[in-house]
Amino acid sequence: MIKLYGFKISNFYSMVKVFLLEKGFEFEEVYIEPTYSEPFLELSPVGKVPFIEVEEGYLSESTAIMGFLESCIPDLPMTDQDSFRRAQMAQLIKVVELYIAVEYSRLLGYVFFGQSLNQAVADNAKPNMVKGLSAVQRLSNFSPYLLGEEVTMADFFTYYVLKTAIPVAQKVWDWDIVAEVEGLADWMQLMSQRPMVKQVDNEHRAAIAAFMENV
Ligand SMILES: N[C@@H](CCC(=O)N[C@@H](CS)C(=O)NCC(=O)O)C(=O)O
Repeated sequence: MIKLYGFKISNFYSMVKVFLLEKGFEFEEVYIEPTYSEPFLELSPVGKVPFIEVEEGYLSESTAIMGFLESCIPDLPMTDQDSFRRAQMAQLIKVVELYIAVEYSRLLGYVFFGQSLNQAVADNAKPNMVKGLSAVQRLSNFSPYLLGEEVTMADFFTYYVLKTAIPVAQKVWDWDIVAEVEGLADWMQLMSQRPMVKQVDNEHRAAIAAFMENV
């Protein structure tokens, strides 16, 4: 059986967990905290969660994991059958990862873990996030999902990246990034109502509350 490693306060862990649930996989969750040291790096080479364990070995990076899972159960597709539209989905995911996720991740220490704000990092991150959000607007049609009538991997990826980007932008710049993209608020609401997303988001919220109590 697939094993999903990580912890519930991670938005990337939530993303992959929802994907597993939506695709109907049976899996086991294994609690592990990320660390940049051996032997963890044997399992996840840049020291991050989530990663999965399957018969063939260990796999990290959420997009690689979801791509693999997608190919295992193709009869519940979360990608378009058309190769150009599939590439457009990959384009959107890449934009969200490079211009939003990578940028906010450099500010997490300040937003969630009591570290001081590195103003140079913040100043550098914002223009890239503006570009990323503007690209999300151009690449999405919100009818009702980002790329059309069917939910795809891009919806799960973007939803969970934004779930963390939103509080980061709020705290660092007092910036409402949802208002930046027309259609985003309704789409976030739509995604949040999917039963598996609801379940995982409740677990995520509870895990964050427990974590904050212990800080
Ligand atoms: N690019 C990775 C990002 C995963 C990620 O950022 N994981 C965070 C938790 S949400 C982590 O493990 N952080 C530990 C660290 O950076 O030391 C993916 O797509 O899975």
